[in-house]
Amino acid sequence: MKMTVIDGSVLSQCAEGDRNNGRQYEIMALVHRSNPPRYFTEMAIKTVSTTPFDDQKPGTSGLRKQVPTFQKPNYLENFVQATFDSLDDYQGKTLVLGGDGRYFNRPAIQIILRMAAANGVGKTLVGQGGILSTPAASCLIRKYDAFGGIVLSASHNPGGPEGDFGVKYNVSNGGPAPEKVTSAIFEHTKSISEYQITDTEDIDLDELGTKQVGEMTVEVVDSVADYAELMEQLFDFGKIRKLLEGNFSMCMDSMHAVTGPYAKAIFEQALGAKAGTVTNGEPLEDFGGGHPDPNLVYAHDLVKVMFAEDAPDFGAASDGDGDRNMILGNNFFVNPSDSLALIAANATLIPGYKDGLSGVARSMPTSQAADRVAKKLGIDCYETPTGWKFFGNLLDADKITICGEESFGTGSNHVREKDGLWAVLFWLNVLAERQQSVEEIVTEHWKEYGRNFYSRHDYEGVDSAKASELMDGVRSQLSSLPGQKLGDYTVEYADDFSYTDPIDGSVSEKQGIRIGFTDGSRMVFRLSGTGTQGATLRLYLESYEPDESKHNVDPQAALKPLIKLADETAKIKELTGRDEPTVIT
Ligand code: VG1
Ligand code: CO
Repeated sequence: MKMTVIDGSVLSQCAEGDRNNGRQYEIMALVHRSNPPRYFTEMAIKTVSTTPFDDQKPGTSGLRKQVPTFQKPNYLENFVQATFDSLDDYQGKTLVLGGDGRYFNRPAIQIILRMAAANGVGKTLVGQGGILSTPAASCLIRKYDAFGGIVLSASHNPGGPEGDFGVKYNVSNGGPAPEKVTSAIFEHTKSISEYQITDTEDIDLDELGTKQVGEMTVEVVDSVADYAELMEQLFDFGKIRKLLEGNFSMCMDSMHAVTGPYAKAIFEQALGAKAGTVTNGEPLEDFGGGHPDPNLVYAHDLVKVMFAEDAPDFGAASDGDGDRNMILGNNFFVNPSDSLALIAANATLIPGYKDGLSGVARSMPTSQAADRVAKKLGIDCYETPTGWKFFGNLLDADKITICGEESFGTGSNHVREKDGLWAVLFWLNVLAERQQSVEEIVTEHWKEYGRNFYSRHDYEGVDSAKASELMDGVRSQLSSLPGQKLGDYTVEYADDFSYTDPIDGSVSEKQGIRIGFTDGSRMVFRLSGTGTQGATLRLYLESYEPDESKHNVDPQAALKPLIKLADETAKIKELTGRDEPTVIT
């Protein structure tokens, strides 16, 4: 490595070898900016002129666009520079960087490393091969006191050259940036005129160890080790191992996404599950052409296995970036809202939670099953808008220990993201303790608390204008609905959900339209904030049944009157032009 003191007098000496490859201008730029003179280590910072893109507003979880959009010249760079520009006091500190391995992950990482170096980041921890699951990134940020992290993922959206890509910024608590940060980033994207990037070579992302990008140190770290260690601290690995080495059978579908290496290391190596327990365990850039969303439609491979005659005892799947989970028993589906309630109810069986919970939280559209558990435990249950960023303050203030969403997301205060494999381990630990089947555990829960019948209907790829018309149509009825009789139901409240954060007082409005009935039933309408094509309408339906003899009913049948009412209220079929939802959960 060449090291030359830069100031006017030695510039010629330093630039000797660089004159011929056009770097002289950059070096001179560096000289002008360096006061006092600093050391030059074959790095030059380039300032590149750019113009704003008008579509860089982060959604529910970061900026998500189709890959060709991210490949447009300066598109990624603008967003990354806007992110640095909206932060204070990160110079010389540590950044965590990794992604779910989808197409464009590697080139994006090289670009971000060069930009981080040019913007003065001291050190970047990168997952080997550019791989970090979202919860593992959160774990690293916390463990190594990073100022933040950049996670490259479009989560459950398909990948590949024509698929989706995404960039998410996480703050120093390890969680998704709160709205004030994402709004600041968006503001910067609207006025950006230049970005900083070093003129350095790509680094080897596959070989572990310390490297250098300009003046920034890069440490390529094992993607799995720290996360696996954290899991071992929370769960009774001895008991789970005993379960998995016995007659118990399990199938874990990683859907060719990021959890493959994590699941193999944890289940097959650390916990002694049979080889082959983890299926689709090789992360692929296009997820094998699949849609890495662990639900009953897209996780069809697993569903086929778990609903066969000789199905295993336990099945699970996770999404593109490893923060979601689906839990299945032998011929049995665990609704994610029920999973959250069950996790809360059984928490003291788990070593990491044996002292009990400070409180729980769920997103607004998530069923109220968790509320019933909280009530019984005598703890608070908070209702937040959709998206993990709203749980961060509650977790930091220790108002809650466990939280979750209906969209296959559960987590706790161990990191600041939802965590798919954590949920799977939680279930395994409960199964090991209780020595009952998944179905028995869930039906006993319903017996004790009553059953919250719950379903989400997604209408994907709907015309955006029609979707807005639909939402406006429902919104226009809100003031007149309370007190009205709709079919057999009487409306108790109807509003556009607004949330005031109990910790910092920030207000988030228009977080979904909810219509609640006097018997506790609800329907909620929301437009997705993670899609990239057209609009996705989400209809969430819930009713409560205390009577045990009526629990063994298909939720679609139990919710039929509400489904009909939702269509009448919002004219779903007419405006979407669809007879059926794309996905029913
Ligand atoms: C969806 C889910 C939401 C989740 C978000 C990010 O958002 O509904 O609960 O937090 O995805 O999850 P939306 O706006 O499309 O409804 V992930 O695993 O995509 O990071
Ligand atoms: Co995800």
